[in-house]
Amino acid sequence: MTITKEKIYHHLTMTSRSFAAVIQDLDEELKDPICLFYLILRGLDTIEDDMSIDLDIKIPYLKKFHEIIYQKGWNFTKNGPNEKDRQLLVEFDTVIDAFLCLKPAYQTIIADITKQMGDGMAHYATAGINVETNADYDEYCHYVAGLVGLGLSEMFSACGFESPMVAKRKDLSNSMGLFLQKTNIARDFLEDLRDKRFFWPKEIWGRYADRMEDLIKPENQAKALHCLDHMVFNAMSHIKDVLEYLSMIKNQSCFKFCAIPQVMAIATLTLVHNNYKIYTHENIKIRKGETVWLMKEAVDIDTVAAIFRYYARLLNNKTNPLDPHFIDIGVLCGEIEQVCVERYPNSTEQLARLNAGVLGGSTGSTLAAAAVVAGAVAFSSTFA
Ligand code: IN0
Repeated sequence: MTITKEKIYHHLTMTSRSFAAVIQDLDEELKDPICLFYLILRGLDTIEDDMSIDLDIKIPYLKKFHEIIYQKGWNFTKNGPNEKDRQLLVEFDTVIDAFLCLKPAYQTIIADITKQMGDGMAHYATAGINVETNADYDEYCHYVAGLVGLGLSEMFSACGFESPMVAKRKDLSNSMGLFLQKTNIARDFLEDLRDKRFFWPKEIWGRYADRMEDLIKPENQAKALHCLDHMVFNAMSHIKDVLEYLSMIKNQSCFKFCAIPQVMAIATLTLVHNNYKIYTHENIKIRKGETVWLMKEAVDIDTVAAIFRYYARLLNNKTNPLDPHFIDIGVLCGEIEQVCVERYPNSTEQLARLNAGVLGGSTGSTLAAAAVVAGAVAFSSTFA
C-alpha cells in the first residue's frame, strides 16, 4: 500500500469504527472511491457542524468545497479544538491527493454530489435550520443524506456492478438515505437539543407541545412519547422503498455495504420506539452483540427481508394502544410483512431460522445470539 492509501484508511478508521470495516469489504474497484466519498462528505460535514466558525467564513467554504477537493495541498485549521474530526481537515491534503488518483468518472460523481450538498448546507446555514412541514423535513434530509444515496447508486451503475436502473431510481436511492437520517434524528433528540439543533418538523412536534424544549419536561411524558412514536412512524414510511432498492442490488459486496446500515437502522428504530430514554439519556445505541449479529446476517435480500419482518413485529408490539398512531404503525408493519411475503417468499424460512437462533442459540454464533437475547430482555424489561 502506498503512503497516500495508508493515510486515507487511517482517517477512515478514525472517523467511523464499524462502518470502516464495511467499506473495506467492498470490491477493489469501489473501495477507494467510496472511502474518499465518505471522507470528503465527512470533511464538509465537519465544517457545517462547527458552530464556532462565523457564518461569513463558513458559507463560502461550504459552497466551494466541490472545487477545494481538486486543490493539491489544501487543508483547514479553523475548526474548534473540540470538533471530533478536526484532524481529518488538518490533513485534508492527503485526502485530496488520493481523490486526484481516482478514475475521472468517480471524481465527477463525488464532486457533483459535494456541490449539491454544499449548496444545500449553505442554504440551511444562512436561513437557519427551520423545519416547519414534513416536506421541509424530507428536503433537509435529502440534502444531507438522500444525495449520498444518489451518488453511491451512480458509482454502482458506472462501474458496471449494477444495472443502470439503480442510478435511474433516484426516488429509491433517496429513501435509503432518508431512512438512515430520520432514524438518527429521532434517536439523537436530546443531543441535538443540547446543541440547539432542531431537526424535528414543527408539523409533528407542534401537535404535542407548544415549544420543542417542552417535550423533555417530566409532566409532558405521555405527549412526548406520542410525539416520538409519530417520528418513528414518519421514518418507517421509507422501509418499502429500502427493500425495493436492496432487491435491485446484485453484487454481493455492494449488497452488504448497502444492507448493513439499513438493518442497523431498523434495529435502532425498534429500540427508540416508545422509549422515554430518548428524552433523558444521550447515546442510545443497540448492543454490540446485536450489531455483530446483524452484520453477519445481512447477506441477501431474503435474510434482510426476514430481519425487517423480525423488527417490524417487535416494533409493533412495543406500540402503546393508546398512542394516536397505534393503528397507523400497525398498518405499516402489516404492509412490510405483506410486501416481504409476496416478493421475498424465502424470507419466511429465514425468519423462522432467525427466531430459532435468537431463542435457542441453535444457529450461527451462540455468543452473538445470546447477546441478542440479553438485549431483548434488557429492553423488554425497560418498557414493561
Ligand atoms: C453513508 C451510509 C450509506 C451506506 C450504504 C448505502 C447508503 C445508501 C444511501 C445513503 C447512505 C448509505 O451509511 C453510513 C453508516 C454509518 O456511518 N454508520 C455509523 C454508525 C453511526 O451511528 O454513526 C458508523 O460509524 O458505523 C451513514 O450513516 N452515512 C453515510 C455517509 C457516507 C456514505 Cl458514502 C454512506 C451518513 C448519512 C448521513 C446517513 C448519509
